This record gives sequence, C-alpha cells and structure tokens, in this order.
Amino acid sequence: MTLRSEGVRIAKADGARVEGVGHYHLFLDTLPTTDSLPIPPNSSKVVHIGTGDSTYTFKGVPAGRHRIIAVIGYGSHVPMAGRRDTVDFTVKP
Ligand SMILES: [Cu+2]
Repeated sequence: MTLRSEGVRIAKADGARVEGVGHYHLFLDTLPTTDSLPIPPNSSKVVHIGTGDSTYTFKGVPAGRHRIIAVIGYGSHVPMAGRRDTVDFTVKP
C-alpha cells in the first residue's frame, strides 16, 4: 500500500506535536481509536509507520474482504483531525 498526503509533511515519529507534521498509521479490519488519544502501539491490526515512509506491506492477510483505514497522526501519535482515508480490498485465495 502506498500513501500520499497534501498539506502535511510526513516525517519520522519523534514524539512531538508540530502542526502540519506527522506520520501514517494503518488500521487493518478495525476501527481507529479515539481522535484525542495517542494511537496504541503496533499490533497485528495497528501499524505506525514511524520511519516516515509512505509504503507498508501487510504480510499473512487471509483471503477475503478487508478494510484499511489510514490516519495521519502527529509525532506524538495523536491523530490529526480529518486526516484519514479508507480503502476496501479483497485478497484472493
Ligand atoms: Cu504513531
């Protein structure tokens, strides 16, 4: 999956909350957490792309329909309001 943003500079996660600077988070087959709280640590369903990269590959996703919700969060991992998008896809058997 490749991500793209406008109006936000994608950077390494450094713990800071700087307007207009953040990194991507991916929620696989789960709803994003509350906007006012930091996104939980990485798990099988939650990914912080804290390196500042714009690509990520999920491995071992089973066949069937899936949904990824991408959320840009500040360096502090708190989501940026309105900075999210959803993609639905199917993994073939
Ligand atoms: Cu994060």
